[in-house]
Amino acid sequence: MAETPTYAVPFGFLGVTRRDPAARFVVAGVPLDIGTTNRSGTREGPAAIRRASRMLVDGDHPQAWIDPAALDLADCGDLPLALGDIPGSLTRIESAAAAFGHLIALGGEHGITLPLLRALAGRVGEPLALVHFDAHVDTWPDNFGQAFAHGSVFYHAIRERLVDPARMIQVGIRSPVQRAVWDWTVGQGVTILSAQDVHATTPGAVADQIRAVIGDAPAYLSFDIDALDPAFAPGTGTPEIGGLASWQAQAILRRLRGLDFRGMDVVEVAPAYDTAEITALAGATLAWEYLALMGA
Ligand SMILES: [Mn+2]
Repeated sequence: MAETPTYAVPFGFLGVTRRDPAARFVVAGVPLDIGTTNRSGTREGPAAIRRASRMLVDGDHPQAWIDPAALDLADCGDLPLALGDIPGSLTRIESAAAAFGHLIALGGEHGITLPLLRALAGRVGEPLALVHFDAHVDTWPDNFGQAFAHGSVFYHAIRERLVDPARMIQVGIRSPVQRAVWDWTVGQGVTILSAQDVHATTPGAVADQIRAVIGDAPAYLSFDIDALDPAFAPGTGTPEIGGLASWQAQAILRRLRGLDFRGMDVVEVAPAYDTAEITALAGATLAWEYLALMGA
């Protein structure tokens, strides 16, 4: 056991002090929040997730039996943004992300996923399969007239062929949504599992559905923390009741071993609305679960 108590671990994700962008897995914060449509504040997400992640460094993952912090892992700090400028920020995020191999991004709002997918799909050379946990479909053509706000990420990702909608599954969906937006999403071929669908079955059955959609394609995991119920993740900008319990998300993720994930993000952690760091801890733990999957 390490000699440093968890509360005194350095502030990098999982206490990692290495900042080498050539590491096999690179963590980076993306503190963008100017495209949020309701409460702001996810710019503070990366720091809160890093801080909460220090709880996770005092042992191995109790199923994968590896210590994710001991992987070939670096934390390269936060990516550069253009103050007050959504398109300018997306351009900077994309060019910064292109320098990394396997990126684990800490948001920030969900708008960061679009430039991350542009960078990754460009490198992979084909549209990606996508596992998307969220309360919201995020396929609105615009949000209040803004084309690149956080609710339009996957509208653009589908239209730009960054993701293959036939290999895209959304899990935990439950927000109010215009019927036309829902129909467009399903019409593109996206599989939607509502939060009620998840509650009505088992994590194993959900994981089987995810596997059936993703297959062996190169895949990306995007986890909006508002997929979790506000009881488990109050610290977020657009909470919706009826969501997943944190154990459900964990149980589903642990059953996704073997999928060909090439990167992930956890987004929409807004610490100002958090209570006792539970949302930040959930975000940190989901990224830790992902690393355990990758390293096992
Ligand atoms: Mn959401």
